Amino acid sequence: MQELGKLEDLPQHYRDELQALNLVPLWPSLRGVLPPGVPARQTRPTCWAYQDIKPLLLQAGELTPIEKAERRVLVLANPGHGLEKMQASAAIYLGMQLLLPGEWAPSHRHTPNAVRMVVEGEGAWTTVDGEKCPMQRGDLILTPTGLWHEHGHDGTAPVVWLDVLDLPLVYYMEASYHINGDRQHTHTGRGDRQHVRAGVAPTRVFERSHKAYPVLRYPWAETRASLLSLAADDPALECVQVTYINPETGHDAENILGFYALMLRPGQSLRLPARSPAQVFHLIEGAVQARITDSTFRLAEADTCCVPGYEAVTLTNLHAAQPAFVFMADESPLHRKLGVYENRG
Ligand code: GTQ
Repeated sequence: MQELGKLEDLPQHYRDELQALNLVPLWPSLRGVLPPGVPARQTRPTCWAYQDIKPLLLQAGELTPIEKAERRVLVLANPGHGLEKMQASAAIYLGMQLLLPGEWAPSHRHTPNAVRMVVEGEGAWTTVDGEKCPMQRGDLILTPTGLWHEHGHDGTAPVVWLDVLDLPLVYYMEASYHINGDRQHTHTGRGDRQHVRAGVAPTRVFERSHKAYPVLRYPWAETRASLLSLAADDPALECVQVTYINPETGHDAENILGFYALMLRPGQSLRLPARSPAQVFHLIEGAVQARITDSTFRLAEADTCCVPGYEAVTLTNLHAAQPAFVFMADESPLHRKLGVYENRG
């Protein structure tokens, strides 16, 4: 490949003149922004063990009252991006949030989309747009862009969940902001009760649903049962995976990030092809190894890892007799919308 001219090849007076006029020569940086064949990725394969996070999160519970935190979160930051950037990948933010019994994380809304994956504890709830969603282990709860949300806890033991947001992207777009609000009035009616199973959705004879997000809570019991049913229906099916969708549109549950649940059969090894979006794996149940070209992670329950895009990932269920269940998040809705999605096999 042709070697391109360097900045140092240019006379200093010329460089100074350009700089004074806010001008930059492209050619010294051309290969940097358009590298050959594969993008440069700052996202480093990184794993966070829940056994490391939990004691530090509980300490945060003692050190910082909820009033001083609003959201008591330890961010799972990718060192490849610099920890201060608080991003797991180009578009994905991950955080572990702690709420103690009796605490309340006040209502706010913001432009980034969020979801919660409940890791442990009973008795907490998130109210989204007036809908009070109970939080049980493995449940996925959406707080899509612009919707009011607050978290509360009527139980007796700490509750922890994983937050997944598209904050890095929305911040990069200079479109990230929040508005604080008052405690929400809750209403009856819950999307997770209206859209339960069998591929049916409520018939809107009298008025169309005005809700862009008809389902805000995806109970783990239902998702787990779907995976077991999918696996039993087709014993030859290799990728036993479901996508969290908006049941009234059939599209991804949120606009920017995609969310999935995957079951690995006992002892199964599954190679996921190299695709352009970065991915996150969070183990709900079992023991799983995640391997990419230069890294191998062993995930115990509640552990989380992220891998950059353009990497094939091989997931292996380390148990020979029980299935494993993995929650996944990726950037594919974003990549597809932007027309840069690739599957390289
Ligand atoms: O619970 O609303 O991890 O606003 C980061 C920002 C959680 C939340 C985060 C947030 C929240």
